Amino acid sequence: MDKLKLIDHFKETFQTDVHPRIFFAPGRINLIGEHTDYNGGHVFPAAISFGTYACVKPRKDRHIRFYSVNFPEHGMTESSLDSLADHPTDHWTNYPKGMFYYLLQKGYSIDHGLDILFYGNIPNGAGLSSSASIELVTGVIIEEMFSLNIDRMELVRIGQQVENDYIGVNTGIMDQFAIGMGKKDHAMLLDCDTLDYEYAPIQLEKHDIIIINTNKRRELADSKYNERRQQCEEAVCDLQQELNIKQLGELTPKRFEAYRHLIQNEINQQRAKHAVYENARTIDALKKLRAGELQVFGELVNQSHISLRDDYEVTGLELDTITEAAWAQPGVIGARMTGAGFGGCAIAIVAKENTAHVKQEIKQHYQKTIGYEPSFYVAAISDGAKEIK
Ligand code: GAF
Repeated sequence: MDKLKLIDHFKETFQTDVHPRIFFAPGRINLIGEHTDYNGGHVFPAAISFGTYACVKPRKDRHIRFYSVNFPEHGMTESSLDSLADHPTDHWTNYPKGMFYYLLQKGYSIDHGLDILFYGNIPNGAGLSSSASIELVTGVIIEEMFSLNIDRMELVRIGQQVENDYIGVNTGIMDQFAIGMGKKDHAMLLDCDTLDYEYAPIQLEKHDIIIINTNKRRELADSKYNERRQQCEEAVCDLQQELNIKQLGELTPKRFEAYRHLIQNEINQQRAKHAVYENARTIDALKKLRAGELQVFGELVNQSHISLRDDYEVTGLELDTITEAAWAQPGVIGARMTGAGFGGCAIAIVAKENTAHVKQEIKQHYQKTIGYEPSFYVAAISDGAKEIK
């Protein structure tokens, strides 16, 4: 939907002639470093050009009204700034409401209501972080509409708090970070323990990053996600008998191998192995990228998928089918699932001249194996959440 249509939609929905201010927050892909963030390890995500748009105007009272073009069935919802602790509804409005709630709790002065229309072009539930995108676009709306000076990393942390405490999914900080801090044509290496980060230029003149959506519903994804996190925490407890560590991200693969026998449960041992080796691969991946060793970078990307498939067990038939089909194609530098897994999307780095053929081959193979088609998007790497002037 283009800007003018969005504005018309806004005016019609809220029955107003007021010209809205417009905001955008991207979605994200993660190049490598999966299920490492809540283990205090490294991640290497980038913001993408798909995301959430929002049109906004102020109100004189203390009501906030939300409407999403993506969820017309939920109609317009109205809340008061004074009763945000109640969130009995089970739908998307909890994400923006949570942002208002925690910013108010932190003492930011939000002294009147807003009318907000959202429109997202990130496929929902596809693991490209549509939820963090709504959180961060709301955060930036609040910052700009009330002329607040909020440190961007604070907004990122509040987005994570919404996810953890308001919604109840125990996610790490990667998604909110990527969406809040994104930079055009750059990926970001974040140390999720110290929150130190660095930008790395991604100039793939001769390559595309294609995103391939399994179009599989991510059923039970939240409970399985929380279970993985719990298994890693149990592994840390066992290791603490002899090691003075707080998180798996503190271990090198060598140190892990010397002590892994302390982890009682075999499944927990596998989970911990993934977290430790994936962290090492992620640090290495940045070095390889900086050195221009794209083939080796791609090899690390592939190893990441294998580890998520065999040790972390979060891929499933659909993501494996796509990824393995991609590996078999000429011109594919690397391919893996991205995000939490259990369905959602994979990414593939492909030589431009092969992109069309690779897409065709993956589509045919997936259709034959799974019974329906995947979707494809070519991602541009974009800036983080901001107002569009
Ligand atoms: C989801 C979570 F939100 C992130 O914090 C991260 O753990 C990711 O899954 C897996 O790497 O996107």
